[in-house]
Amino acid sequence: MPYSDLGPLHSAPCIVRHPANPVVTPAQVPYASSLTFNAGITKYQGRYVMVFRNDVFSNPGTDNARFEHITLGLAFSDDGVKWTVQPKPCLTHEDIPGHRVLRAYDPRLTVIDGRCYMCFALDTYHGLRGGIAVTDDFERFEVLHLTAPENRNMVLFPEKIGGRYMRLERPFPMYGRGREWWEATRFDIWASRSPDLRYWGDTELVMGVEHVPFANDKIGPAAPPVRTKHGWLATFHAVDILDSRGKNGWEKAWKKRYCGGIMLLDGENPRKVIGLCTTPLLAPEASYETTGGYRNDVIFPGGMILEADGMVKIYYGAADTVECLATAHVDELVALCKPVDWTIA
Ligand code: BMA
Repeated sequence: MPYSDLGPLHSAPCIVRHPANPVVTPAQVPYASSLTFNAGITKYQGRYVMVFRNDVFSNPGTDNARFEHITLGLAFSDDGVKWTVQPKPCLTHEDIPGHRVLRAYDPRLTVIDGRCYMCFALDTYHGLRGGIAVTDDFERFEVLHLTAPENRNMVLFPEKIGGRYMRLERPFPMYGRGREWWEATRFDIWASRSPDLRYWGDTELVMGVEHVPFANDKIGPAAPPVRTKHGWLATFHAVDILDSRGKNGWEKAWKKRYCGGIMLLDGENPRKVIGLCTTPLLAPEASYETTGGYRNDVIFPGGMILEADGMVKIYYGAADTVECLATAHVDELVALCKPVDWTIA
């Protein structure tokens, strides 16, 4: 039996979903929009900034839904809760150089030395790539780097560590991960380093899917990590598949569940996991996470902001349909991350 049934999963008790959820929906978007989700969020020049994934379908919400295109939308907020979506998208795949680029999506924002960097996923006719761009105004983006296929879910650390920039990422080793068909999508979290954000190397495994009890398929980085006095707090997503799940949302079939997880990485060597919460940080439980969406039972964190009072805002895409916010105190999040009894050699 390739996929074990992990049963019901629950969110950590310290997590509080914001009463204003969902905080961004397609109804707030002044241009074509069917789904607003998987956003990157940061604080930049005195306000909160969100770049969100904006999927457009014809006949959304019906059995005749047909995917049209994706743009990346831009929104600003003074409090991180009430968002104003700007009149036009800030980026589309047509802004990205490269051969037969199809879609840019799942943005992640990190401010480093006063400039805002955006990681994104890029579907191309020749495979999935991760990208890094930089902007100072959310109008012009300079693309600094595109990975070789297959890679995705890249997130940058907000400072140099040991003199190098650093990112977490999730390559897709389709032919190397296992011998059985169901092992082909067992993907893990890796880290790379760079002297200049353009050239990346020193790639090492950080955590394998086998280390996460609430995943039976794959894991990947989520929001860019946040420094605490105990180490780097880092979220990730964890996927379990259950063959008996059928249609679960308005997509034709959806057998996966995505939870948000949390771990603590060593402050000086973030390639080392020093703490892990072995149960979900966020499991799909609220109605906007479990019902009526495009793909129900998906939690996909993409932004984490540590406020001066110790409260952490965690933003996540829910059901691949809307963008949501949950909060917890940083000390409670750190306390969830228990020492691990494994090491990556
Ligand atoms: C992944 C990505 C995400 C999405 C997730 C769940 O493969 O496409 O953008 O949220 O699946 O559908």
